[in-house]
Amino acid sequence: MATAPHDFTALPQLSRAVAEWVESVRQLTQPAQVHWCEGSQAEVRKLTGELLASGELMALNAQQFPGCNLARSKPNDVARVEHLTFVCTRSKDDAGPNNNWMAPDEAHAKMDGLFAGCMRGRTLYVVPYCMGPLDSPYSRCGVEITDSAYVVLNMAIMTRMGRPALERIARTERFVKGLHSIGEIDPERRFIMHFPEELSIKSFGSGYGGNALLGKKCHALRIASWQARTEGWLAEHMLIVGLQSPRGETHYIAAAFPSACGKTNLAMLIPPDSMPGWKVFTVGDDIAWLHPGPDGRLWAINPEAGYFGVVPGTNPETNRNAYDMIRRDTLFTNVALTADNRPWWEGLKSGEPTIDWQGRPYDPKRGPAAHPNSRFTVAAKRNPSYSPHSEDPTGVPLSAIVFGGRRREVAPLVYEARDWAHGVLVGASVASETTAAATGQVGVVRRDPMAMQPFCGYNFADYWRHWLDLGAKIKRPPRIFHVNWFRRDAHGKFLWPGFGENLRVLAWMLDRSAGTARAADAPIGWIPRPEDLNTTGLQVGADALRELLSMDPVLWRKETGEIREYFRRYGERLPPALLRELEKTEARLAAG
Ligand code: GTP
Ligand code: SPV
Ligand code: MN
Repeated sequence: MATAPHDFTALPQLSRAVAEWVESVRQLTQPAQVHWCEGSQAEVRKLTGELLASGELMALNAQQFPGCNLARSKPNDVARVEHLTFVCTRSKDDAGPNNNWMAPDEAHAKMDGLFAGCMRGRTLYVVPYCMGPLDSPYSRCGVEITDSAYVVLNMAIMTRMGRPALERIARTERFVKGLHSIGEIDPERRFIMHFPEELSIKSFGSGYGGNALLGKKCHALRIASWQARTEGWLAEHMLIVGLQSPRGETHYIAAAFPSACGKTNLAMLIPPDSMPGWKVFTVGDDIAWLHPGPDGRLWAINPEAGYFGVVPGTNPETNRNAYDMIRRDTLFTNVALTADNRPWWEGLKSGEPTIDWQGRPYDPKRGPAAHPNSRFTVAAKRNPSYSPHSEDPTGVPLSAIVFGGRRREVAPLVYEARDWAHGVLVGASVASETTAAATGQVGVVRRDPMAMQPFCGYNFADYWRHWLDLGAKIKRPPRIFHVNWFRRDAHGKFLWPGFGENLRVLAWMLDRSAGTARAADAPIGWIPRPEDLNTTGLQVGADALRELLSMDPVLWRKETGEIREYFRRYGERLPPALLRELEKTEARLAAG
């Protein structure tokens, strides 16, 4: 049988830098064995088999959900923990008021104390991965060391994991070092520490999502945002979607919404029947790396290869693509079960739960059957609307950037910024209701600039300056918009149907970029009038639509006051240009 010669090189021999680091971690953590991940299907099958045998995974109904398994996390470990997440820079001001900070020496000492001997009796997995297409100049590699096979299985779906990534690392010997142990899964002994100056991460005590899959938020956002500033690009909490109009032109949009505020759903939306001829292609659903291109446009790649998506709310009406996508080869975490062993969640709209996410008989008195932050992990290629351009080494060019939040009031359905600098103000001013994606209270409005509050690896003041500087350098910058799919009426009902109908708003944005759509000049930016949107077949009353497209100057004067107050926290470091944009908006509100 023909085998490529490089296959004979054992993984530990490929990169000296990785091997030396693994050896130092082995000495510190004292595992029973070390497993270097190859990234093959056989390896995934073997690890899955071991977890099924140990009861850490449960196979789901094989007829209806072939290749699907369920994992249950500990009830104290169900979401990101922002209060235990730190950015450890030499200077506290470099981390900024937006981050928890600890001095690097202190953080290393604390973490190494936790890691000492923590893998006794366990397997240490070496997980080499590449964020972005393997042949892209924009991609970046890392190695995660973990003692959780569940984390390995997730990383195998979420990243380009295994031998090819390690080969890429071996060419430069540069990689992000991510050290992870589940420890005892004790919230009292849990920290997620970032050392952007050293390109390293140390995470202890959680096996869940962004706390543990270190390629995702820790590397591709916190560490990458730091690198991006020094190198002249942007690492953002954004989906990337391609929209093909009935004329056959495809344009790409990137959108930043806070956690559990609709990125995955927008990235794979299905056009309503009343908008025939439109096609939607998903490039990414959570993270985008943006680079100024030689043509003066901004180009985007998705560093990930899979989706770690919110399960509740998914059904054939809200998102047929997601519903179909997660019917095979999907890893579910913290969903409920039906009597015939199918996964079940709130908003599924069919079937009945019998076992809740903790494995107990379902009792509605104890709360939802599926955890509100239950997730699916699935390969991006399983998405029926997957864009083959996800593999393009230079990514896709952007026609628009969208910011958004989840707000019952204040923010209209959509408005357009006047120019890039105003758009940076719009992004920096995003506020949104907190969700179950992070531990803590849900439904509280907080500032979440560019949807990056939990993810920016440095001082927001420097980040906004970087946004302003970058925009000034791009000759053909994308237009910037703000959306809010979550406005409610007096009875608490959503005014906008959302999901597929959101395409009407995206189509208006593309027409604005092409110079063919109209809008009204409002103090906060350009707002479409009802007649400026395509409303053919839309089931929204005229009053509701007027309400959705309105801005209340009284509420907005209060809002700008709060934004000013928020910016004050950044002191002298706040870019004056950002404050000038705020002053312009305040002046317009005062005049109007
Ligand atoms: P992260 O993965 O946490 O970053 O979240 P995300 O931004 O990808 O959020 P996602 O698309 O998974 O949506 C989160 C929740 O919002 C789900 O319960 C969805 O059903 C719901 N949702 C998404 N889009 C809409 C919408 O347009 N309208 C309404 N009302 N709900 C939506
Ligand atoms: C988010 O919270 O924004 C997520 C889920 O996408 S996690 O991977 O846990 O960060
Ligand atoms: Mn996210």
